[in-house]
Amino acid sequence: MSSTPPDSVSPAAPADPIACDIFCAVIDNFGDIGVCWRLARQLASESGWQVRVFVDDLHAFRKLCPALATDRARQTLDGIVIEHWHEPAHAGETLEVADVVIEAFACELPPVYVAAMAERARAPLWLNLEYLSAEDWVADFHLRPSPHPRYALSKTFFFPGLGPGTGGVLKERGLDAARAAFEASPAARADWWQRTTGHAPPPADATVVSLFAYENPAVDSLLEQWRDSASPIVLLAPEGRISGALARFFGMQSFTAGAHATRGNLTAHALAFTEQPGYDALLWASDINFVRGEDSFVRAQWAAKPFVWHIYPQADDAHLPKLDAALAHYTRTLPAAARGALERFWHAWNGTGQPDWAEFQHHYPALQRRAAAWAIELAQVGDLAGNLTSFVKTQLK
Ligand code: TRH
Repeated sequence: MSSTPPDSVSPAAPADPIACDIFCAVIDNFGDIGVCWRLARQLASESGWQVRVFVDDLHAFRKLCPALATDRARQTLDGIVIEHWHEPAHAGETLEVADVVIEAFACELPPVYVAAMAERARAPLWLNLEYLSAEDWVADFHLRPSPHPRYALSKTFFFPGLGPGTGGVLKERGLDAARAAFEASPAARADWWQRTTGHAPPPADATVVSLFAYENPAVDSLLEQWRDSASPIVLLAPEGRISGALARFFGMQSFTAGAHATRGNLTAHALAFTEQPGYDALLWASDINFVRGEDSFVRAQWAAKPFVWHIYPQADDAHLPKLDAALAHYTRTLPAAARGALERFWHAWNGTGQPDWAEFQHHYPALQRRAAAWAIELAQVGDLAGNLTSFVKTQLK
């Protein structure tokens, strides 16, 4: 499945491009490489930077980027050099230190590379790209330097966020236009449905739901509510961690790409995992998006549709304040009843209480208005890649 790439903007191609190395260790799932790859593509296509991505898990990467060869130590895709990084000592085929070094999610750079950074005639700008959090403290820590204990180097913390004073979140320049073009074209929509599900678009009275989530005990109750819903529900479920629950519900062996099932008023299609730019079209084609982790959570906000977030669970429930911080931003101007409904639904989807679909659906018009307004509000924080390149310009003068 493919769609109009949101980042098909002409490269800026400056005369003396900035060289940037991004180091990414894949901890789990797809978000670590998902964020790094999106950032890399933006820095290359929108700012004309020469980007290398060092990543330790090419198999996770290949899910988002099927053109990637998993057996190559070094390859170039979309003008970006990709190095298969073997932690901890390996630092690429040749030890060249870039102008800007991005250590994603505190992954720890190879010691040999850090030593070379210290020896470089002009010290590189070293950024630690942190995980996204909507909490207030983020603005205080964004762009704080941290001197290296041994070398004459300093690392600057770059914090994504949803509020002013943070690094913002990633958004390609062409994204809104690509979404508007998709939404304005019944032919593009019909084509997408045919290619993705093998079916024509559903009738206008159906509610289309995309479901990208971790294993979730609340899904059984939700599937029952959708089955018994007064109007049709069409579920689009990329195959993954929640597919087993869907298979059980429909009494099937598995619910993998290409499978379809119907019970009551619920029809479900299992989708193949797409390349990264194709995921946006799924969000645009749906009325409500269930998303998870970090990158799909951001994409759902740009899709400007009501969404439900399955936050990445952390030890000691450290994720729960982050969930509430995001809710505080997102629901800020919602009427109290709709706000309460959304909060209860998000909490239920994250382990507290039972999801109430009828209540959520009742508030859909208000949630839709807020989703559109929030996308505009969030854009005012500025796109993360743009905020990062602006900061770099002030430092590399
Ligand atoms: O995969 P994730 O659960 O990743 C998580 C989170 O990033 C979390 O914050 C992090 O701590 C943890 O990993 C280690 O969810 P996320 O962040 O939404 O990443 C999924 C990526 O997959 C995203 O870039 C969208 C992409 N994607 C596709 O390319 N095709 C698809 O079909 C789908 C469903 C997703």
